[in-house]
Amino acid sequence: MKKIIILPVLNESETIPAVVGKIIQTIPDIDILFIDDNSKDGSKEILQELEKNSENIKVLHRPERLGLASAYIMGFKYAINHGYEIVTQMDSDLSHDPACLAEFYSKIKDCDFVVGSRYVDGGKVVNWNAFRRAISKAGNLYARTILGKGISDYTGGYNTWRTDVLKRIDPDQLRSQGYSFLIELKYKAICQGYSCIEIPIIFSERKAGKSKMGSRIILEAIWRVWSFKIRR
Ligand SMILES: Nc1nc2c(ncn2[C@@H]2O[C@H](COP(=O)(O)OP(=O)(O)OP(=O)(O)O)[C@@H](O)[C@H]2O)c(=O)[nH]1
Ligand SMILES: [Mg+2]
Repeated sequence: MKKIIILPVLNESETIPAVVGKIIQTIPDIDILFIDDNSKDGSKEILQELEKNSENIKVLHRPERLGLASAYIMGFKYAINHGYEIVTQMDSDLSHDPACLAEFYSKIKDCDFVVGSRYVDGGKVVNWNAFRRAISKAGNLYARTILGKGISDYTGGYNTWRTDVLKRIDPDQLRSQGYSFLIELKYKAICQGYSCIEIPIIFSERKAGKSKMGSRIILEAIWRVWSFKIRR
């Protein structure tokens, strides 16, 4: 099956080469798509160089920071329009271990989407401080309590999809701007009757670069969860 990994990028120059190296080490002939929002830390130039030297790497450049949701929407449309059958979402800061890819690809044979979860047996978070741990746990508890549907890690960004599901959900119909997009996508898929398998992942705190998570993103997620519920 034709597969692609989509990675949004905003100033991740210190980890991009290692992420690409680890992905290729795990799945040598995989296609990789980066969506860069005009990074100013050298990421843009690194990506241009990677794209020049590999047929498997493609970069979509955007003029400014336009949000995680629209970056993924652009990536999903690219995957749909280029005949990819399987799409994986992954962060560019090495928090998601490419070694898990084989497990994602094995499990997607038996379901419509696979969620990488920090909150099932065997899953965990490494090196997060107590505050960050609490925010993530509370965010997931909040989404799970309001939306239900048996997803243990609504806010996680390491997931694999059958492209048909993304096509049916229709990326243009998604409302989120920030990280609530990750919740919206999973909730919509489950509500439309698609099947999900969760696999444990170990999420490691970024060792380089800066977090893009901010209070605006958290506030959006808080009210959006209710809007997803009410819209159903
Ligand atoms: N293109 C694009 N990428 C983004 C944007 N916001 C975040 N990203 C990328 O999305 C991924 C997730 O962002 P992070 O800041 O790592 O979010 P996080 O993992 O929840 O937070 P940390 O634990 O602090 O790393 C990273 O690869 C970012 O570079 C954006 O507005 N546009
Ligand atoms: Mg991160």
